[in-house]
Amino acid sequence: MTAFIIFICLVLLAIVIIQVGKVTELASKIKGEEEAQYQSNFWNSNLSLIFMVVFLGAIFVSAYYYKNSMLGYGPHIAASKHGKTIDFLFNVNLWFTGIVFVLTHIALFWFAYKYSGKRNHRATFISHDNKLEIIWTAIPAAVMTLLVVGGLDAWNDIMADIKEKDEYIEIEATGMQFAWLLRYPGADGKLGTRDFKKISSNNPFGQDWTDTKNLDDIHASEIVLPVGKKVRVRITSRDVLHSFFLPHFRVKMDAVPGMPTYFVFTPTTTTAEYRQRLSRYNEWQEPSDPKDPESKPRWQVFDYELACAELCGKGHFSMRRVVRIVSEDEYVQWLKTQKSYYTESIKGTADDPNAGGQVSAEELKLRRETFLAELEKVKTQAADAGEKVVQLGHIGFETGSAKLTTESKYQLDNLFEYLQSNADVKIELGGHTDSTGDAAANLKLSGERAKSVADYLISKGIDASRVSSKGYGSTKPVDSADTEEARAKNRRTEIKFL
Ligand SMILES: [Cu+2]
Repeated sequence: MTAFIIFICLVLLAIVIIQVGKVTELASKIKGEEEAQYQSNFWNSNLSLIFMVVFLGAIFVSAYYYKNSMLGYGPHIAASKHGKTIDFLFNVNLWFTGIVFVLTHIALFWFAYKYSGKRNHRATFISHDNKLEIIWTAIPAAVMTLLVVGGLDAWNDIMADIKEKDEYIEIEATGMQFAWLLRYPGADGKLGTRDFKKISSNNPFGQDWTDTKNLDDIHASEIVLPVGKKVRVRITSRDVLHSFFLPHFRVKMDAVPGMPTYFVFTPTTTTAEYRQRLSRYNEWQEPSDPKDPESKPRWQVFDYELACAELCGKGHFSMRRVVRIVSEDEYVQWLKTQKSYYTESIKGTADDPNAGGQVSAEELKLRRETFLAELEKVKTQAADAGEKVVQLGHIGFETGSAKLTTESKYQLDNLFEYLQSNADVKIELGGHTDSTGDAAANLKLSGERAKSVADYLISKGIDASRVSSKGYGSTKPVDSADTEEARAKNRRTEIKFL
């Protein structure tokens, strides 16, 4: 109904305008065409002058009125290192273009007023003016060169990637319709590899779970960063163009499907400091919920945000994420509360290609520490406390063969490291089997297996005189019970200090 009424109104308005036009035409015919033209010129030139005053006045009044809401002014000075350069450049450009804007608009409307058609006035004919043309070409050219060169210099600085010696945190943001997916590298500080073909509902980044760098990666629901630390954001997209936009940090970079981009920046103001800054301005004292005058003032609920700056579809608005800048301590605390996505959602499920026992970097670290501590303890134990033996609990062989499994290398590398830093240590590697099957074959296999461990160490550079190997077959069981558990215990590889 409302639409219908509006339609009727528009039709009536059109009829009114046509009728007014007809009346004016008729009036001019009565008064004479020329007289009517002069009168119209008079009104138009005067009105354009009034328009100029109102228009320029409104620009300055609105700029002043909104000064504390615009990025770069009032409380909104940049919260990042490079942001200050951008704001400075922006202001330099604003001054130059602002002065030109005001002058040209005054000239435009003043000329329209001053030289409007009047009775007995004739225009002077000027074909061209060399001096004038040189001036209006040279001055803008010089100013433009200055601005562009200055801007290019800043651009190269701001867009530079991490340098080799830099200390930084790398995180990843992937745009999708309609959310930002965020990834942190976990304890190893490295983001694992991805493959778009592996993307599924429970693998949103398409992480490759056979890459150990992926096992400790964290999927975060907000961006939390320590103040004063360099951050490199890897930016990618899963579907259409998005744009990674952190307005308060003057960070903006397109997320392009199939073409990873990045941005390096250093936050300089924590969320708490920014709120304090806002609290000094009247606009930010208003209640945060306009319907509830008792709600907290706006400055108290302020948060930095990550937005999408590319109109990427109908859910574009929902790509907002909160960004928190905190102290180094708070950052470490927050990181501790975050769980690796692999451990939480993939490990042990049907999607886990490591069901065979691939281990996370954290677990490897723990195993290494335990193993080295045990070696040290056994090495230094009293001479009368029995044989100095340590089991290699985390190595394995392929069935019926002396070929080491790939996972064995972690513990063997720890052993190698130990032998390297303890040059006085000589060891014997002993292979043991359970008592099932042919005893002679067991003896042979256990010898080969012990030898392949010794060979691994020698191939890495340990002197062959320090590492010997021996197969014991089933002659030295540690558990004589007739259970699978006992048999598993007996199948082992041991290190004996000599
Ligand atoms: Cu988007």
